[in-house]
Amino acid sequence: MAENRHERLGLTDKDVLEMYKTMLLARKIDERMWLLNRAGKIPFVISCQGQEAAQVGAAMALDREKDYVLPYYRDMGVVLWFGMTAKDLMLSGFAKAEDPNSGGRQMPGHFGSKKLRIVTGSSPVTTQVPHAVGIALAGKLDGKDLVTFTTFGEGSSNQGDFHEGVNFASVHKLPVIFMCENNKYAISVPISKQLACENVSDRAIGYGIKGVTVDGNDPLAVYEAVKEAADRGRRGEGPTLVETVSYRLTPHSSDDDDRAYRTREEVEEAKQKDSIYTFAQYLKEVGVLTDDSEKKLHEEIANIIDEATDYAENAPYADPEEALRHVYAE
Ligand SMILES: Cc1ncc(C[n+]2csc(CCOP(=O)(O)OP(=O)(O)O)c2C)c(N)n1
Ligand SMILES: [Mg+2]
Repeated sequence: MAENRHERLGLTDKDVLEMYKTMLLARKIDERMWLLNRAGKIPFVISCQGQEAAQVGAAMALDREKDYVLPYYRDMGVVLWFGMTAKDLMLSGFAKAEDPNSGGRQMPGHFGSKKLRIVTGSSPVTTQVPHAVGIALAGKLDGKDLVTFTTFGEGSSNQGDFHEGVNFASVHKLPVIFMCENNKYAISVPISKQLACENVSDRAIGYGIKGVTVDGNDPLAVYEAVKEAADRGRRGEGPTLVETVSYRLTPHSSDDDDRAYRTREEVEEAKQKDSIYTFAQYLKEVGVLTDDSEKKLHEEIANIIDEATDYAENAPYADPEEALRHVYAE
């Protein structure tokens, strides 16, 4: 038997199975969305593929009753853990009236739910970072025990919003977790043309806070780093910058052709480290998953996704007049 790493982190066998189930659900919803897009049924996909381990590992280290998440467009794993369902995500993909994020008004990936403590993001990348800082400041002024968690890509860590947000949170010791999901590309721009420092987390020292880089394909390593960051925030010790390193396994979006700027060999090599396989392998080695239970899990998830797809496909669109709501004072 391999070393049991999750027990040491205080996670039960049931916890890590839930972790894997959520990662797999995110992957399978994403894969279905690509099929629906190529079949001409949904207009757009922006994928979580390759980042599920980082997303679910991080989300599990937070408190769903107290904390706020400000995710970015790839964070299907985060929002599923915080209570969004396959049906909700499909309704968003099909842009139907019942989409809980925006009633079908926004592109997919603009996650938002007041009930689930998921704060709506805007399309300009990194605007969620100062929002997370503001919510943490409000929480501190109100004496609330809350941490805010925000994510963004490594390309987005070059935006002014990132630097202004991290600086303010650091000066005021706010309980914010800044998590950079480094997937090595910003659309067609490789990491080597995005930053001159080795790691995104190297930037933390400039703000006087802790920065860590972890393997984004290892959900347990991400869980541990984010748990420590959350504890630090709750103790009043300020923000943390966590960088998770993985690889974007799909093109940037359903409108991009990545063959124009990266080799198939590079993509194939990254697939060898795909957490959907490596984490399943770990769970089998420690006796939490078997070939049989894995097969059943795949069947269970396929059913959930079939049902969600059918429901969303048959759901009504919003009335055209709805487009005018939330624009002018009513
Ligand atoms: C302010 C702003 N500039 C440009 C864009 C167009 N844009 C959307 S995603 C993206 C790449 C972001 O790369 P990264 O931050 O690494 O995130 P990833 O997509 O790789 O997860 C760009 C340039 C945008 N949405 N907002
Ligand atoms: Mg990127």
